[in-house]
Amino acid sequence: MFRFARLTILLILTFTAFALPPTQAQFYPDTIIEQAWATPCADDNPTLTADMFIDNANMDADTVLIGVAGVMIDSAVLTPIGTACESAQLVPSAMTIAAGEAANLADFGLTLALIPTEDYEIGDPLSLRVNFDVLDDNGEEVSSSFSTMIGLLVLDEAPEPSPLLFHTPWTRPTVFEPMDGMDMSKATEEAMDDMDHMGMDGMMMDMSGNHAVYGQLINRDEATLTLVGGSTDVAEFVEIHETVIEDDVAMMTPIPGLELAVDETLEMAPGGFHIMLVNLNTELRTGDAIALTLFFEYPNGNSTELTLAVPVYDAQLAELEMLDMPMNDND
Ligand SMILES: [Cu+2]
Repeated sequence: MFRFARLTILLILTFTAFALPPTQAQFYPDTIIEQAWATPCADDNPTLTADMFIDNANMDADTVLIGVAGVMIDSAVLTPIGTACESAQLVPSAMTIAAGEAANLADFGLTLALIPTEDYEIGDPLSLRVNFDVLDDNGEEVSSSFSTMIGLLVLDEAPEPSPLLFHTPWTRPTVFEPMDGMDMSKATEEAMDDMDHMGMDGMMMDMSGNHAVYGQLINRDEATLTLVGGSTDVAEFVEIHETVIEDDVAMMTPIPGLELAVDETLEMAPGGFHIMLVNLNTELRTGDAIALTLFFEYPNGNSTELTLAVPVYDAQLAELEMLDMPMNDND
């Protein structure tokens, strides 16, 4: 009942959110995970091995990778490289990243052995929830353990480091699945229906089948970069939008490009800038992921692109600890 009351409050907030400045939705601001990728062991072996670069930007506390989970995988085991494809051996709490340090799993001689629920091919996206403990000065676990949702692509070789970082990307599910043990009241259902008709980016999916992607886009290159478009298999085309208020009505306006200065972090959040997937052609469920390629231009006319996996979940709900995150922990 308590949780339901909070959901109702959230719906009201969502209605008014367009009048507020965009907020960043994430679980934990001090950890950046990038260059996450997975690769198949062999044609006749369903196991994927995965690596990622984890940057613990918290200058005060060590973090320990304690587990990985996802609705698209049956098991995930942190294991020594070399054992992953044949007989993964769990190495619990083996990866501690000191305050201010950054590392790949491979730097620890480790990899993640993932057994997915279905076959994956090169280019496919998947999503994972990555769980960390935070240690105090004495190396004791403190209460602020945290999770973050990441997307990763199945690739046949490690991704090149990119000057662009899309930190904590997310897109909402199109299918609203009530949490366990929670009955949707009539009022809530009507509220959800109303949201579907509002024509703004903050709803599940509007009547035209458009859907928004959010996150923090960071330009670490030595030149200005302009986001000029994108493409994805799950929608007819991709636009860059800004939600603006005109006469008290929230309207989405397509914009030709979004300029990112050197070292700039661009917030894309409900009620502000977002990447619009126009005419979505599939249902999206919490725990899925989509592959998205973004196109950028340099001032000299050169272009570059960034392909990433965007996890499907509601980061605003998750931030309020209201979403049951994909389980099947394999700590
Ligand atoms: Cu839009």
